[in-house]
Amino acid sequence: MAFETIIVEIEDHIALIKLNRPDAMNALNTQLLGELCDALEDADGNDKVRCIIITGSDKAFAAGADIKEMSAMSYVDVFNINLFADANDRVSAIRKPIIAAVAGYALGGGCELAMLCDFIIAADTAKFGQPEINLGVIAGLGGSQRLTRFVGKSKSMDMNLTGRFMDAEEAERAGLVSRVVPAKKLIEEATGAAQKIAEKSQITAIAAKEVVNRSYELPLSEGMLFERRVFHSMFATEDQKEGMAAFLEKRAAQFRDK
Ligand code: CO8
Repeated sequence: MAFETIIVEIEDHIALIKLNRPDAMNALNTQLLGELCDALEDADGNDKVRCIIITGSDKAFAAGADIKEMSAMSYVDVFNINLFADANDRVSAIRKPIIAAVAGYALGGGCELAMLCDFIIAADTAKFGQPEINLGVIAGLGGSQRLTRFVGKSKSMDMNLTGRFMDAEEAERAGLVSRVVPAKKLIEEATGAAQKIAEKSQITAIAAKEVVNRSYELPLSEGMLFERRVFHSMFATEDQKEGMAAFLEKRAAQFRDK
């Protein structure tokens, strides 16, 4: 599929999706969001892909929703197109693990897109923020909901109310990102993590993603029940037999996604 606002490379079971609107700091316009969702769905359905990475440029992962595109819209316009609901639903429905590799600005919708991924690896240049308040709007793709779950109410309020940016070190301390690496090592580190995931049984990786994500939706007792049921179901797979046998035989497991 030909894309104009993203670049997709598939190599060694990893789909690397690069947001590519350099003149607009990778602002997320309708075309980019549509192409990104199409590319994610292609990767999800492609047997060769076992893990996905979304990244941007050195300067910006994405500086938010496209302000030029939104500026003239009325309430009725955004209500009728249900602005950003489609992107939220389509990215959330991807079953394969997605890593956000963030350098530079991840602001507004950019920060929200990173949080929609399964985990975030940040370059030491990364800056996260929900500055929508400066534009007379509020977050619209999870900046008030997911961010609060990640970093707690106080820091989320601070970000959403003052519009200040959080650097990579603070983001790691607050639990927004899983690791911080030197900018020049970002893709290498993200690819290394993706490679590790790609080596696992894909059934198990998808199950692990599913159960962690349910923790955001369910009370603890229901979440524990769901986890236990999925854990039990793993014993129906050949990969569970192989994984445990390989451990006991002191050899590397040869998973077959069965
Ligand atoms: N939309 C459109 N264009 C943008 C955006 C944006 N969000 N951000 C930057 N650009 C453009 C600039 O207009 C400029 O274009 P031009 O050269 O044609 O004037 C170009 O990118 C370079 O930007 P700057 O000259 O401003 O570069 P600086 O290095 O001086 O500043 C910043 C970089 C700090 C990133 C600055 O550009 C900035 O503050 N950008 C806006 C950040 C922002 O407010 N983001 C929130 C947007 S609202 C939003 O995201 C709502 C979320 C709802 C859900 C979204 C789902 C996708």
